[in-house]
Amino acid sequence: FERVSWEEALDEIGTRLGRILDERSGPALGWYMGNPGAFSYSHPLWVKALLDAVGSPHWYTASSQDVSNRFAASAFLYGSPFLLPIPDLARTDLLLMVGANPLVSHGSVMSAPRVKDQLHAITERGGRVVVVDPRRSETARAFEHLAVNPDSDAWLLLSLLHVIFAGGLEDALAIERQASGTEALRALAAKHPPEVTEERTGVPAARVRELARDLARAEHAAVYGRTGSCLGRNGTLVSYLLDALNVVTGNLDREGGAMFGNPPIAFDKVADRIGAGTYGKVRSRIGGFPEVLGALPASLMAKEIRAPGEGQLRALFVSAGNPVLSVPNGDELEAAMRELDLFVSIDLYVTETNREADFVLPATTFLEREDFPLPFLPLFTTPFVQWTDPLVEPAGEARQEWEVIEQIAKRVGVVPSSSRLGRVLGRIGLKLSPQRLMDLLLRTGSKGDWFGLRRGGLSLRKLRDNPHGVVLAEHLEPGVLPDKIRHRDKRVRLDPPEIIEDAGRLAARNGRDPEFPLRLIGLRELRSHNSWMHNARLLMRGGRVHAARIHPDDAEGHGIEDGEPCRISSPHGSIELPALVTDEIVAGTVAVPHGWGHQRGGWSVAREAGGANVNALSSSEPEDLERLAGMAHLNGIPVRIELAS
Ligand SMILES: Nc1nc2c(c(=O)[nH]1)N[C@H]1C(S)=C(S)[C@@H](COP(=O)(O)OP(=O)(O)OC[C@H]3O[C@@H](n4cnc5c(=O)[nH]c(N)nc54)[C@H](O)[C@@H]3O)O[C@H]1N2
Ligand SMILES: Nc1nc2c(c(=O)[nH]1)N[C@H]1C(S)=C(S)[C@@H](COP(=O)(O)OP(=O)(O)OC[C@H]3O[C@@H](n4cnc5c(=O)[nH]c(N)nc54)[C@H](O)[C@@H]3O)O[C@H]1N2
Ligand SMILES: [Mo]
Repeated sequence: FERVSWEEALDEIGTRLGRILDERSGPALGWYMGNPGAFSYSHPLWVKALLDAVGSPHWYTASSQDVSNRFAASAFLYGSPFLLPIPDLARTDLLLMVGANPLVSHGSVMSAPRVKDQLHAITERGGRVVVVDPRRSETARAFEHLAVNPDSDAWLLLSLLHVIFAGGLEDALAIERQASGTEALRALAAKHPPEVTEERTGVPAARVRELARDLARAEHAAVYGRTGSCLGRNGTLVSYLLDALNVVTGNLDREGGAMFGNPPIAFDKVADRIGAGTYGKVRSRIGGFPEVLGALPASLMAKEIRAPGEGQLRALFVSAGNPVLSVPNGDELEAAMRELDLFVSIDLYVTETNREADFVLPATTFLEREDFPLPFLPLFTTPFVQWTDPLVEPAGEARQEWEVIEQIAKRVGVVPSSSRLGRVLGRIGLKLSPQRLMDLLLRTGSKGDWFGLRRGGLSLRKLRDNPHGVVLAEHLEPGVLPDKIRHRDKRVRLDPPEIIEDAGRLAARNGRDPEFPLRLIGLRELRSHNSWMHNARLLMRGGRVHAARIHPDDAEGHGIEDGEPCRISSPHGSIELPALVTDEIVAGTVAVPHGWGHQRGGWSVAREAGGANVNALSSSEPEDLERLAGMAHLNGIPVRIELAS
């Protein structure tokens, strides 16, 4: 790389992008925004506005490797992809956690400070926390562990429902009041007694029966799932079943159960107004997958770049992401990105992804910019709002993404603001900055000051006067669902045909493949943050290595000893890693963290740490993506292991 000035970089990017947009028929500009983008309120708003302004559907995010099917399930259940139930940690007696490890992850799609303390508080007041996971994770170790085979949650949840319905343990009143289409769910559950699903899940039928009864009888129970529930073959179905369990046990939208935030800015309503709260409004050019909140499957980016024709992706921006490591088949993506007409990155580092970009633009970190937890407002288990000003000056020449986007947009002659609000402000000569937008939304929101009409109401100024944030209520509010559901009858829809159909295909799903008899899953480590903390020397102390967790029985069966190098192969690729033999995972499972494999990045410490890209084992083929949300299949991949010579 050669150092240039911002002006030079922006001018050349503008010129080249302008030419590409002129020459190409159809939308040629695409953007991949990675995980840290979601933790900067202005970043996604401005990216999406730019893509909308040029009329491009090529919007890709980490969500299709994370949470898109959770949104899709909500679109089916509630008519709104934004309605995400969160467990009422403060008041629940029984928390069932499926595929989540908050002691390491600190909680996801649930914002709960000191989550570890909050979980311990449940058991301290006599309640229970049950963790469904193929690995005796840090959270499972601290509470009750229900070991399950990888990617078998759909069967487990169906069996729980089976026991509840068969025993007449359902909360008939709650169902009557809240739901529609219960018969379809009942019929589905009827086909899955725990004695039949035991073989798939590895959970003894007696334990399933006991847990189902406990769930039904608990005064306040909440069922919650996270990445482990989303990255299998049927993630939308699994998310739907998690919520269905909450409904059927009478715990949805009720104190101590799975509740919905009622934030001071109704993000769902704002998104609806600007046309962003969508599911399936457009479909991907390759594979015909539905968009989820406007985003298409990132697994398909390589093919979208390569497949000629109208709408071919020719100019790609990547911000706050490292898709060469985080998306299936990074080799394919890396090669495709080299063929782009323009490839721009906004990042803090030179990574495995942007090392061949035409430009790497330096971004501010979270300490160098203002922020506001806009998308997380409905996810706080204690209703809360906070504005943070930058703590330190940007290092070097770092800039915020939204400012960079404005500069580029100006050079190609578009206004990155498709929102009506933006246009109205423009007309009266006010420039819509993210800050001004938040102030407006806050002041006109349900707790706003209405520009002085409501005394003590919220405004940006008020938040600035309270730098530690404002707690809005002690607890989440029950009974907010009817106002938020978009279905006309205001009921939770338990019979969406797409999901019922998907469940119908469960029986046809393959069992063990003799050629690839083991199942690969992921895990998160406390001192890693996806791919980008491996360059921090402090976090890498103690000789950390990337390793594959295998069960002692599997190790013995393959003649592999702890620490020995082994080769892990799937139908899609193979990697080599040292074995870490541990009985914390169920036999037949291999667990490998993602975000490693830094031999080719520009970072010095991370490069030494090395490791392997586990996503060389996952597939970017359309037929391997989850049908209803286009999610990558990252947990439960069939693999085999052998001693590497
Ligand atoms: N320290 C740290 N914190 C993080 C991150 C990080 O990289 N490091 N990443 C952040 C991000 S981007 C996210 S999305 C969140 C994720 O938040 P979580 O989902 O809570 O985090 P994970 O630790 O990945 O927990 C997923 C669990 O699912 C289990 N699992 C795997 N396959 C299956 C399965 O088929 N069924 C079931 N039931 N369980 C399964 C895994 O063993 C693992 O324990 O964490 C965030 N927090
Ligand atoms: N096999 C497997 N694969 C997975 C997962 C899994 O569980 N298993 N998890 C998936 C999940 S949940 C996620 S979220 C993805 C994460 O994958 P990605 O979002 O694609 O990548 P990250 O590793 O989070 O990389 C973030 C990049 O952003 C940069 N960065 C940090 N802060 C900023 C900022 O403020 N601005 C800018 N412009 N750049 C910044 C960092 O330097 C880093 O290069 O991985 C997914 N991939
Ligand atoms: Mo994530």
